[in-house]
Amino acid sequence: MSKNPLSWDELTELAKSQYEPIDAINGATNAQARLRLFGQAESEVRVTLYRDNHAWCPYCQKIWLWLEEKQIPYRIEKVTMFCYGEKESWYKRKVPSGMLPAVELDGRMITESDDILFALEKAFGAVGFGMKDPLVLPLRQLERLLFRAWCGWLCRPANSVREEQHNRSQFVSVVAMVEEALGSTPGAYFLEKFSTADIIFTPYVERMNASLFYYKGYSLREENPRFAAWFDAMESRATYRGTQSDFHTHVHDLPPQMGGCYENGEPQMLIDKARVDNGPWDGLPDATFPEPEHSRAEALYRTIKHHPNVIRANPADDRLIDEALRCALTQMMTDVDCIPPQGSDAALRYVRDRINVPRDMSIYAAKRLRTALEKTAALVGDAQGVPIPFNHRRDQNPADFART
Ligand SMILES: N[C@@H](CCC(=O)N[C@@H](CS)C(=O)NCC(=O)O)C(=O)O
Repeated sequence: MSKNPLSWDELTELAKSQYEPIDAINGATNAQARLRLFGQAESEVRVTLYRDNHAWCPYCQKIWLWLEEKQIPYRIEKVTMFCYGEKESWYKRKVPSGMLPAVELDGRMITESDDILFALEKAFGAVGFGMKDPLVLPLRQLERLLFRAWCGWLCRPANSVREEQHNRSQFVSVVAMVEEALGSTPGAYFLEKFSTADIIFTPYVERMNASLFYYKGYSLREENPRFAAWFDAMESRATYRGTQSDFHTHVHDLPPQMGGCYENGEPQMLIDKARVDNGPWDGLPDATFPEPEHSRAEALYRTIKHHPNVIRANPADDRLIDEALRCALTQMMTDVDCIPPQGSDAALRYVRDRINVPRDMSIYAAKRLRTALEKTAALVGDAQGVPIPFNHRRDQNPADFART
């Protein structure tokens, strides 16, 4: 059985009946908010966080998560990263290097994420154990050691199988140190309670989990029990879930930011890579908490909200992708196939490849949408969309989406 695509009006009615949009200002952590109040008055705001549009910048995630954990009222200003567009001149006047993140605290601009955390702790107190706590200091050093071992393996080409194995074992030996640190306290977090140490590890460990799976066939989360428990504990926090990205987003946002990511070509790597790119996305170790009930409706709501730009940015003819997109959304909501126009397979996969988590929607919503786009595309062919660029991501230039 197949179905005709629902109209945008019908899809909107469906979204309204099934999805209650979150309160971006006072509700759970989310990537869309420009103001966060946590139930407090706007006059209480002392902080502005400058972070990148797409929530790709790891150092920004660190500050973002800290502010969410402490529930400090703040504004958010989004800035373009060099890899996907031109830096705003108003931002360069404030921060001539253009680097992110930056925070304005009581009118004072602060850059460098560690300095930002020092200043925020001074103004508002620490999260659990603070940056200078003797328990946190060695963990901060361990995080940098892990970061360097990760870069050494992922971001430099290995000239031989032996070198590849050496780089891998260097990384794995630092992972063993982190496992030991995680095991030194009874709970799943680094210290006896959630703290700054967990916040500091979060951004890059999330990116390591994604990138090593895809480029090396190594599953950090599945191969290390204490990391697994730590990820699970992090996913129990709505703060973390609001900032959490998925494998697909990270593996394609990292190369231009890191100056390259190198595949090892091993059989497991090839399997993992194909899965992240083409699905099935369900069951990937980028998220293991139970899927929220409303994830399809969230995907529908978010796509409807931005569909004029999604259609405009697509290389295909507007009418073709309009109908094809409605077919995919109809399939997602009804579980009944909806045959899209002939020749729309590449256009649907172009959209599939450019969903960004958490910028556009949360992780399970994106899995649902990617699945529906792929399933619908496969009804008419196996053509792929314009490849995702590797050296830059100007296909994601926010200037092209400025009308939303
Ligand atoms: N040491 C800095 C590093 C910050 C950093 O490297 N930021 C990158 C993004 S992750 C950046 O702003 N690059 C400029 C750009 O991509 O536009 C910190 O801890 O804040």
